[in-house]
Amino acid sequence: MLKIFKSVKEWRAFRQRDQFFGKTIGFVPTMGNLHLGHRALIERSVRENDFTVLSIFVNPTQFNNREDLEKYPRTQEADIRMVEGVRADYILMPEYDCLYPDDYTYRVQESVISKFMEGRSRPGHFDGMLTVVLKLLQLVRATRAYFGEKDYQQLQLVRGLVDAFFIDTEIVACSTVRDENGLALSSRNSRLSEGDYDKAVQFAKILQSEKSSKAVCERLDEMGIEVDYIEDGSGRRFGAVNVGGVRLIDNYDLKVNEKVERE
Ligand code: PAJ
Repeated sequence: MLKIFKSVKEWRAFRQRDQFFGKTIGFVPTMGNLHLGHRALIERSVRENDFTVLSIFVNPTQFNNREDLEKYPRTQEADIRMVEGVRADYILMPEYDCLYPDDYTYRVQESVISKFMEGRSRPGHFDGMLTVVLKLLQLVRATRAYFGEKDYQQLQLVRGLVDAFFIDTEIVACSTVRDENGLALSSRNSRLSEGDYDKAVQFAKILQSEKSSKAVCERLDEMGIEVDYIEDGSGRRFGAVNVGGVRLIDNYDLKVNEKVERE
């Protein structure tokens, strides 16, 4: 039976129980509004561990834009039903004060990877993300934690975080889940109008199809899609655009295209 914890204190007491001794725990941190991308992470955790813990917390410290935070979709009941359906065991749903007893006077900062791409466009975003992930990893003390490649820079930063602070949780990367038109699933997609949805699909297609990042920029520009950045690095191509006021990010492995071209 799924058990929900709103109190950090209660969860910490529960986590001490003998039932966890010698067992594996999988952890999937989320901000809710769960879709099939999140579900793939949860299902993998359920398959690979004795227990699965999920967190649902819309973390205000990682939003650099107040409107984005206010508009972030909150769908608690549907989320709980989905988690029950995939047989996860526990959900942590703390309030801000519970998770931030210090009111964010203590925070984690990374000074290299976090300065590019998302970090450059969203000042303070990665400080808030790393801080909340550190808090959650300390609370759950999981064997494995599951993160999506959709947010690749986040994944790299979390890997660096566990190495830097000697956290005994293995970070597992999960591939990006896309819809039938190739658009990476995201909680923000629900805010796209029909016309903007088509543009978002074009963004995903063009990002993968053009040879150079410059050509991607030009094609998107021609389509009237506002580009934030298109960059190649670590064998991947990364892109961020603004479609009808909705910020979309995506990335893919450049080697996959090379392989297709050779065949
Ligand atoms: P959120 O956007 O809810 O995403 C939770 C996890 O789901 C992240 O690891 C994200 O990369 C993964 N995810 C989202 N869309 C995906 C998709 N289409 N395919 C595969 N995985 C996908 O990322 C966050 O929340 C927050 O920053 C968080 C880590 C919870 C810290 O607040």
